[in-house]
Amino acid sequence: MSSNQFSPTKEDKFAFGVWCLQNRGRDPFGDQTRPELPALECIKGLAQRNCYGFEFHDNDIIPFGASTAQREQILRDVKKAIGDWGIKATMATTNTFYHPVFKDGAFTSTDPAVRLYTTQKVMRAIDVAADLGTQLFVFWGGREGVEVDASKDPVEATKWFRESMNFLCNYVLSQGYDIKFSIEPKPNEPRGDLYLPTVGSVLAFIATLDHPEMVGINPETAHIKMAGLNPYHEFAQALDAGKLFDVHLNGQKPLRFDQDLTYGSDDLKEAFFTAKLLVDHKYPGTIGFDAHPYRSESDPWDFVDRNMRTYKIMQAKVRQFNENKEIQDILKDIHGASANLRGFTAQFSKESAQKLKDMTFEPEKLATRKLPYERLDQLLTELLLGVL
Ligand code: GCO
Ligand code: MN
Repeated sequence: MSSNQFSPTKEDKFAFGVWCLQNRGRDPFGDQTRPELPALECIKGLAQRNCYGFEFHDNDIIPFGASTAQREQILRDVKKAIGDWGIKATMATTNTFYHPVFKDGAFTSTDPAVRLYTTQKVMRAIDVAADLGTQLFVFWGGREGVEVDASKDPVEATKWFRESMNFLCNYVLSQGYDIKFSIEPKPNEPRGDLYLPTVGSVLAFIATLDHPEMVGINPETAHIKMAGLNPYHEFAQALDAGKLFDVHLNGQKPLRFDQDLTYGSDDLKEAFFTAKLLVDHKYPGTIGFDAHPYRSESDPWDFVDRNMRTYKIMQAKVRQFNENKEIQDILKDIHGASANLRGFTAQFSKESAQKLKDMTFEPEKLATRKLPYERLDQLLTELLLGVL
């Protein structure tokens, strides 16, 4: 493997949040450790590294409270940057969490004025997205939750959330925008408990919307591991439902505060399987990274480079896994069991139900089947360690 084969190209469809690069290294116990980069500098740096796209919140590029004239000038500059530097605005979203007005929720605030203000802010952000040619619009409900369960009924809060989403779907349709929505689940942080904490919750919620076909899921590795769940399985469930509209890859130690580590930096096997899912199922969307450089970094560029490089190395490891004879022989053997019975329940008929009732099985014999999983996992370990 030559080192150059891991250099990013536009075809890789990598994207980073502008906010990831703008991160100043602040945490609840310490002040910033590096300056905030202007959005245009972030976008230019990404383009220079062959990144396909950038993702942004409205306020990553347009300051909160900017005048119409300011906003228009900024949009002209960003459009020029997109054209000059050959990069796309692949995903847009709204900051509905930073300003104190959102302290007890945005779409799920108990105050209808805050809910409407949020909806208005989102409509304006959608207009910006449409103007920049962005086709995917994300909702991360950072303040949609509670610390005090006595304060609101989660059924009522879900109803407010649904009403806003329905209104906004209809807004996009009425404007004729080519935009789809994607909801990003997270179990907690900054709220004690966030609504729509997992992929499964978002899937169930989408099914209750007026335009479920317009809305998908943007799962994030870190959010899934914060809930102690398996990112490979969670991403897979969204994909199986046809709802994996985009992804946020990163790293995270399970059951802790939101660490937003670099992809692959904490758990190589998990990073491998997430890449394997996307490769095996020919995921067509962008590969979005949503993480922060370590607080000790003085600029974001080593961080940007290594996320993309690790992902490309993982893609190569996935190909190696899919071509390795011993691994594939084991898999063929495992999946070749009782081949004559495959697909039996794929279609129901009264006859097939009767036939199944009458079948004879030998559970004791079936239980003696050999499953060489120690060997299989060791082969993967050796592949990842570079000795296979
Ligand atoms: C987080 C989230 C956010 C969202 C972003 C897009 O920090 O928990 O990952 O970064 O992805 O706000 O809506
Ligand atoms: Mn994210």
